Amino acid sequence: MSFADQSRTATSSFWNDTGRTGVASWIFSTDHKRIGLLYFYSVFGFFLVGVVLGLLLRLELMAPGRTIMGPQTYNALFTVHGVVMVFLFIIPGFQGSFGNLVMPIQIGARDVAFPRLNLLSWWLYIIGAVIVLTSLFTGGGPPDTGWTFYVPFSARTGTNVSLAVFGVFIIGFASILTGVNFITTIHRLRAEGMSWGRLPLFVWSLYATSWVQILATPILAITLTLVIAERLLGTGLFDPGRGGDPLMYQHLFWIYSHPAVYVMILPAMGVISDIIPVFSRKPIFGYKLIAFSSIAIAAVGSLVWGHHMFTSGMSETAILVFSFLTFIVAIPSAIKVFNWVSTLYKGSISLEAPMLFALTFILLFSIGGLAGLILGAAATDIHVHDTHFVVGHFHYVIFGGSGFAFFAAMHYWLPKFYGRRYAEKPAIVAWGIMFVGFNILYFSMKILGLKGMPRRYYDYLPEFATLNLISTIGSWILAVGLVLMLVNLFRGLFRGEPFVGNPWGGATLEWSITTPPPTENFAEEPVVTHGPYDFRGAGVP
Ligand code: HEM
Ligand SMILES: [Cu+2]
Repeated sequence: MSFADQSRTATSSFWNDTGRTGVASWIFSTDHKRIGLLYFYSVFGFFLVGVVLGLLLRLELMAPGRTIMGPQTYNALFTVHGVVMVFLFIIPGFQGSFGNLVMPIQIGARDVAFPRLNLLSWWLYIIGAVIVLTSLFTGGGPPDTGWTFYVPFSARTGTNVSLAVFGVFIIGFASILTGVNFITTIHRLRAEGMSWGRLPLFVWSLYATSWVQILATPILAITLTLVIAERLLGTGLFDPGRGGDPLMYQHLFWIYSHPAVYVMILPAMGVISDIIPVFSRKPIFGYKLIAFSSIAIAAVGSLVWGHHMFTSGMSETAILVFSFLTFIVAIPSAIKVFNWVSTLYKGSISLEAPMLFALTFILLFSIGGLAGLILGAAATDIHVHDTHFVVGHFHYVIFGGSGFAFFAAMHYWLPKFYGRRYAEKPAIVAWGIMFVGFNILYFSMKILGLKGMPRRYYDYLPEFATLNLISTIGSWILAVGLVLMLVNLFRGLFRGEPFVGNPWGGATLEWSITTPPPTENFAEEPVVTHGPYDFRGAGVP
């Protein structure tokens, strides 16, 4: 598509292409920046809901016995916490918000390839989310299966599993459509000179993620439909009582859901690859390897789902193969960590908030990833399977990793779209509090798991009391830091110091246009003459 063809008529105020005012000018806008902010505020709203649920879980676990809720409520809460965090926050989060906000600008385009489809994605996401929320207050009440909806329990429980699963099904379509849209955009709308070798690494990561979304999400959609069929029609595909096979459900679920963890982590790695060079004033080390390893992670990552099922019963050969492949898939992640650290080496590092969050990603992701290898080795996994070790592990990866990368992106990119910025000192204090709280909260869980405390129970043996209390105190510290970070960030975006020009000194295209970006990003098609991390080429001092 030629650059001129991408032009659409826009009216007056910022990015408003609808001819409407107020809320309608947002929820019917096809401008990628408005859709990006719609996504941002929706996913972030759900993140906060998830956090409140997580804090309630920790409050219950503060002391042995019943503290604030009974077992059934606890089961419902960890299920809803998991579903909200996974399907409403972290899977749609990066693509929907920062992917939409910056990817078209980073490749020199006026918008995504299919702006109306883009808006439809957001609508499907919101409709799905409303259905999930409706399931909590209707029928048999909130589902109590865990976010994995394992059969046979999910086929038999009287709670409102069907509706919740249907909501997730709808959200899956939003994910697929965004994937199609982004792949087309990255193939077709790159500006002159924006060769594949000059794509910012964030764009590469979105590209790899989009393929995972397109190829893997349909499997989830079908699997969830089968669970609904199982419940409503009694098809008996999974129910052993009817000749079905519950293990088949686990295979189908993880064939999607393991690749889905890459939908959660790959864009986060892309954010880090964009931030580290800027705050080290050095080109990224090993650009090609980082770009390639995103694709490698996406590809090999589709072959390792069996590591979630070592204890479910499978042949020793299968265990060996899945275990081996799991170790292989750690290599491209390790390559990235190595390259980030090499980029830092001898750089002139400035520790502003985006950089602190990015560095924290590297540390916490590495801790989580190494724990992942303990789980990937069958011998050790059998010992810690379904304990709090697993809960500690995945919070390190998705919260310490992806979550902190999300915070990094919020501090790095949101000022670009608001033209105002947060205050630096409170941001750093907030970061420090969160970092301390986070590690107290989740490292205790890892130790508890090693000692044998199972996950998904509202109660535990008295010998686990001390560490649980420590973990709960950690959750309060984390929450304090989070509140401080948010107050500072949003107050800054709406009332803070002006943020103009290129304060971070980035060399990617979004830093070459005015702040906030104009409606169609570029008045004329940009001609790209330098790489994304070529600071001298971009004329950045
Ligand atoms: C203040 C923040 C958070 C707290 C205090 C928290 C706390 C917890 C606790 C205590 C559990 C374990 C329940 C159990 O197994 O007995 C849990 C499970 C879980 N959390 Fe979090 N969490 C937080 C943030 C997050 C984030 C940011 C994500 C993802 C982006 C997340 C994803 C999950 C998932 C997927 C589960 C598993 C649910 C299940 O077993 O079905 N959590 N969380
Ligand atoms: Cu996995």
